[in-house]
Amino acid sequence: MNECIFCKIINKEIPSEIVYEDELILAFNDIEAKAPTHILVIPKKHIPSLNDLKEEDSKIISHIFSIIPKVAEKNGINKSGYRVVNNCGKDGGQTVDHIHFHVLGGRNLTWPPG
Ligand code: IU
Repeated sequence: MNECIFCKIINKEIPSEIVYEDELILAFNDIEAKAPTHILVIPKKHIPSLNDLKEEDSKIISHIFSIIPKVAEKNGINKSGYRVVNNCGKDGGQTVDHIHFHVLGGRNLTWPPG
C-alpha cells in the first residue's frame, strides 16, 4: 500500500486545490503557503527525491519546467517574477519524500534563503 501523502493527493484520496493537471504531472496550492502564491508541482510517478531521478525521467522533469511558466502566468506572477525551489534531503529541508518543485511568488523573495 502506498502511504505517500502526495500519491494520495494525486489519487484524490486526499483533497487539494489543484491548479493544473495532465497525464504526467499535478500542481496544487501548498497547504502552508510561504508566499501569496505557493504552488507545488509534482510528477504523478513516485520519485522520492532529486537524488532518485533517472535519465528515463528526463521527459517528466522537462515537462514540469515547461508547465511552470504557464502555471505562473495563470496565477498572475509571471511578469513580477517567481522562484522555483526543490528541497532535497534532510539538510535541503525536504519533508515529503515525493519529488516536488515549489513555485513561490506574489512578494519580493529575499536571497539567500535561510
Ligand atoms: P518540502 O520541500 O518537502 O519541505 O515541502 C513540502 C511541502 O508540502 C511543504 O511546503 C508543505 O506545506 C506541503 N504540504 C502540502 O501542501 N500538503 C500536505 O498535505 C503536506 C505538505 I503533509
